[in-house]
Amino acid sequence: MKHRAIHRGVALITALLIMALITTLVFSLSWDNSLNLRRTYVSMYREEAIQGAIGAESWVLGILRQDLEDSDTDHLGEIWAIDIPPLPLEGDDVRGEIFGQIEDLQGRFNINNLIGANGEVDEPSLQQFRRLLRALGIDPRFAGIAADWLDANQDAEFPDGAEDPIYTSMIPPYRTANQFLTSTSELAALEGMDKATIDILLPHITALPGRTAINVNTATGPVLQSLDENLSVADVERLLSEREESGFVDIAGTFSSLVTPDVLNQLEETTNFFRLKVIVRIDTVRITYYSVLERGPRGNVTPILRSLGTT
Ligand SMILES: [Ca+2]
Ligand SMILES: [Ca+2]
Repeated sequence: MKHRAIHRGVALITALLIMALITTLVFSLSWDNSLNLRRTYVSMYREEAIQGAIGAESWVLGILRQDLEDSDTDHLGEIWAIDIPPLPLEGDDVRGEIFGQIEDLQGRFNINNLIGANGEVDEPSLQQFRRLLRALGIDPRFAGIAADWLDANQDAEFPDGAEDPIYTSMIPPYRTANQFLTSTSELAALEGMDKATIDILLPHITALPGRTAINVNTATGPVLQSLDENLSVADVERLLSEREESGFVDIAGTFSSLVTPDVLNQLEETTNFFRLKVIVRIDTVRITYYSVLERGPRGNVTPILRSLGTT
């Protein structure tokens, strides 16, 4: 009698254990299923978001082409300079949006101007970069360090330079690029550079293929101030209010008394390089798509560098 009761007890416990096991199994199967489903949706939405961004890009190529037909100069009052407002994207039960902006990259300092055709440092551009760093409240010694990063040789600039012997002794060790940059984010690798400093610098610099002029109609305040060492913050404010949104009426007239003749030769009121930034959100998926666009003299616009960000 006692034996049978124990036997029944064991059978009950076994049954309960099996039940628990099945429940766990079923739960884990359905969890895996919903996770797989979610993964599929996320990768599908991401793909659709990228397609949406590429669609926006081809629309923008048309805007920039048309702009060249309609105007002889480029300034912040033109259609391309207006932010693309959020456009809703609607599916069966999924919602999203797409928005963005086009920016004139020649309103920034082109870091590749630091180097001449034979890989040597371009002294006037180095001086200008020092002035830009000062205008931004950044240690100007980064100009020499950046020049060494790009120039073809291994001779450190004096007094502020850094070549391979500095970088190869770091942990982990690395080497200087010794060539043109394709991305300004590479400057984060400079000796002594930190996140806070690079964040201040990035909105005012660009890395364009070869030497480029500055479009004073779109240049940022600090970039205008970098044009001459005698320009004050008040001068820059006056220049910004003179150009307003439609640009300077007479660049030579305005700048000839403010900058040296060499710098005056580097100033333009037109632009060949733009950057499109598109943000696409579908459900919980969000992508940021960047495309550097080069506009040729006959209005042909070509994407030359595309990248995806996360912010
Ligand atoms: Ca224009
Ligand atoms: Ca070098």
